[in-house]
Amino acid sequence: ADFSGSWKMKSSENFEELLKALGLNVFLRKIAVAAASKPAVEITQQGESLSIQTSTSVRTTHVSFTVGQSFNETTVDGRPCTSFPKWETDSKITCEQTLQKGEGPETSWMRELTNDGQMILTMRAGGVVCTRVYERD
Ligand code: RET
Ligand code: NA
Repeated sequence: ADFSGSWKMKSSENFEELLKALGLNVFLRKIAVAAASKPAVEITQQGESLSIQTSTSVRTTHVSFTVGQSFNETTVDGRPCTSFPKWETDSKITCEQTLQKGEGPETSWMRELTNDGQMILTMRAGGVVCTRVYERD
């Protein structure tokens, strides 16, 4: 599957609950939730290699990785982690994260392309699952 493109978010469930599970206080959660309601996502993919830039008014992240190879990124609350992305199906990447320092809930993300051309981003922290649906811009 090819995730390449400019994406905009259509819907989001449980993002604030995810931040709460990560231990963020209500003040920072409100700022993050507001900013994360209008992300711009740019993905370029060549074969197994993806580059994903997620921009918001307060925080922009950029990751580049090859599926099947570990890489460094940060958790959604900004803590450095080592990530291991793998193909779950030919249209779904799942990625387990391991914190580089300290303790925290288990975290992971999953990106899936649907048959109708949407992208579903699922993020987990402990038992909390946040689902965000994107469509091409
Ligand atoms: C942190 C730390 C506390 C302060 C703020 C934050 C903002 C996070 C944001 C995350 C956006 C994530 C997206 C994910 C994918 O769709 C780092 C939690 C302000 C804005 C857009
Ligand atoms: Na983990």
